[in-house]
Amino acid sequence: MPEESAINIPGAPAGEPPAVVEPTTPRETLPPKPDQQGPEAVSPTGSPTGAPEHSRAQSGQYLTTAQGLRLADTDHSLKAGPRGPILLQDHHLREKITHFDHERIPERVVHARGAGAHGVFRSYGTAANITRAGFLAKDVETPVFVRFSTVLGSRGSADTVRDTRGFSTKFYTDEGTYDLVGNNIPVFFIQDGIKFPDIVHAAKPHPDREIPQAQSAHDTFWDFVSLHTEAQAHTMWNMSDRGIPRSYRTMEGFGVHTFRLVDAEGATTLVKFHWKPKQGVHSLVWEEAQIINGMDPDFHRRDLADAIEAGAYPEWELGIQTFPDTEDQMFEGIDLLDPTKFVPEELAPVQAIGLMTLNANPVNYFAETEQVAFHPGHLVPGIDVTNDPLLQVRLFSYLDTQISRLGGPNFAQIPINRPQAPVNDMLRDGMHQTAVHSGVAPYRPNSLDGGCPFKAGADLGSFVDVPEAVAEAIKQRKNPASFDDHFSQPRLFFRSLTPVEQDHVIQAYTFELGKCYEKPVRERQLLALANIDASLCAAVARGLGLPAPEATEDVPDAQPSPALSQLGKTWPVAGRVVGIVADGSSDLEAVRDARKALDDAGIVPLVIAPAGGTLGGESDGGIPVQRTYLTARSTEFDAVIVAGSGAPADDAEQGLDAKAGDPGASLDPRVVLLLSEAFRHAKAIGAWGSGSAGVDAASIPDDAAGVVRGDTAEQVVPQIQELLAAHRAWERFPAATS
Ligand code: HDD
Repeated sequence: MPEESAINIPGAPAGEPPAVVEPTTPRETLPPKPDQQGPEAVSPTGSPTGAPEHSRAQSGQYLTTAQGLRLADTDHSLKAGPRGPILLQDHHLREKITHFDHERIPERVVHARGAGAHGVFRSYGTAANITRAGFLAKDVETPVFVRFSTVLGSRGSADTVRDTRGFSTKFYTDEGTYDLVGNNIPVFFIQDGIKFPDIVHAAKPHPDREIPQAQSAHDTFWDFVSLHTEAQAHTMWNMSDRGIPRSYRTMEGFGVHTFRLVDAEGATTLVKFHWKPKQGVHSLVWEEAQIINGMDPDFHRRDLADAIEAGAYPEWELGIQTFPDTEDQMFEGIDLLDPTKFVPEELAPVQAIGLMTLNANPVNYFAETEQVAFHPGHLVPGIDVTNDPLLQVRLFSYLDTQISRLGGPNFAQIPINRPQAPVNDMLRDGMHQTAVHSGVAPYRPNSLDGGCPFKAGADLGSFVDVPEAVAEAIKQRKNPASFDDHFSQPRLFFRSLTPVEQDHVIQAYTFELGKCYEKPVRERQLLALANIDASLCAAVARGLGLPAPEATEDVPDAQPSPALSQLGKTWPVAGRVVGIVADGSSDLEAVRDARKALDDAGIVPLVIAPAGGTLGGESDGGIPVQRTYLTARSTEFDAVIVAGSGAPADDAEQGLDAKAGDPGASLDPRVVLLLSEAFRHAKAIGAWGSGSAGVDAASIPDDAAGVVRGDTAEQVVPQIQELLAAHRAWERFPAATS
């Protein structure tokens, strides 16, 4: 034995390697936020995997490779000398770059842009008499993950485009995962899923230049919907305020199709699912939506995440309309299997069955919101499908798409998709298999693995398909005659709206068709409008400078449904945003009072000042500035209060030009824009002190609806809250008075 235990290498540099220098000092890693954890990691086989309970990609203090090798350097490639070529042997370099090269997965073919949140669903138990679904029994709480989305745009497109919104909910129930994959509009463009590629090809950007992005205002969309008039009902909803929601939090959701609930005895009831937001149903106005697309393309995504982070958890009540499961599956003349039709609430009231609260943001966008995989065929005992031909094709499409999008058939093993019920399938192997399945007999029947797993009957909680009789029929490619009426429901929708909302619909059609180059397309769509409503057709034709055609179809009238209008109700004000323009001339005590009063009501007050920092100095009692004249835009606020002169930044800082009752005071052009936009978009505007002069200088009429002036904050703020409850000062829109 040599004396030295270390191997001696001739010519090797002597001494210790240089110490690793870090630009930051090591500290404890941040613990996961308990309310932001993903669903419990349950192994796909139901047995413990040895994986950490909660999915955190990183752990420990030191950087490693994917194999766990600790690294001393990740900033320099291994080179033949400082100026030499890079060596192929650098495994860390190759692993890092290769992984990066494959970081993107295909985006969803539709609904590519979305935002997600975790939450809980608490059942009221009111549906327990018509369904055996365990998660709908009284007081049961079920974890959920929700993904809201636009339909047409790419993953990086803007949020506030005119479009349908997806509203998908994954219920991680004890009996398996149930997905309710709905939209914010209760009707769909097509009656048979075989046409889905057609509507999507028509609505997506033109294949030659790939424009326009995330828009329906182009020739191919209107070409399709005017030729294919069953799409008119959905299109009408898109052209209404529903196409531009104020927030994901203020959208209704709909399961669209008729589903079937099944009770313990096997008795069935047909139902349509509705999500009713506790925050109210509110929309943007078109100009706002367009401005936001430039100012803050992430507006809806940010709004949802901010609200949840602030603890203002959005809530929706889940409700159902119920219909007897008759042989013809018709209700009041409406074919319940036709997904282009909805049932007015006046004919079948929506009965609440539970409450969903979204209370945690995803920890990692890609892992959760991007990789979540919904499927209308993910059912639980007690909920079954119907023969709606759109739903039937969806039952094929979603599983298929996940295989290409998520790279193989094992996507249910991705943490966000893992059921929270025990899984004991006999699916094996495949791309991205992460389970280590033991045993030798993944087949049934077997005698080698103890005969397991065994089948369960309905009494043991298994899903049993409703034994629905299928009429003796001829195999054919055909719709029932009841699917032929394409115009009575868009007419019913249009006629149920208030004049202001109707005017928005007219403007939307005029805008969209005005963006079409092809005159025959515009003319054909006008013909569809003539069959829906002559006044709508005439107004749009006027805007386009085209003659209004005569109706060609004899369309039955239906009773209007006032429930479809978003106006005339009052809603909670919590979660709304109010901008307070303040500067050197402001009475800081009043600004402080206003902020407190708004905050107490759950409203988010944001102080807008000429420059950032603190109003009134850094000392105690200074008021933090959240927006400057440069970063504020009216579209962020539901109401604006002017508590300072709004004078140009330099003057305002010192409180010059800022005396109350001095209407000649000059106004910063950005404050003029803020106020004139807020005014044009019918938002509540309040002012006191020198703020009144600011409002005057912005040429806002004294007696305009929704403009509140007072001497003090106490006089103004409560009235602003009242106006917010109605969402907008609707009287300000010309149609309200015409
Ligand atoms: Fe769909 C996604 C909603 C008809 C095929 N759809 C998708 C999403 C929603 C809807 C909300 C996004 C899910 C998510 O957030 O990941 N789709 C609907 C509704 C429909 C509808 C309410 C009619 C009532 N869809 C429909 C048809 C087909 C598809 C008829 C095919 C024949 N939908 C898909 C898809 C997507 C999808 C291609 C794209 C990404 C995905 O499934 O997971 O399979």
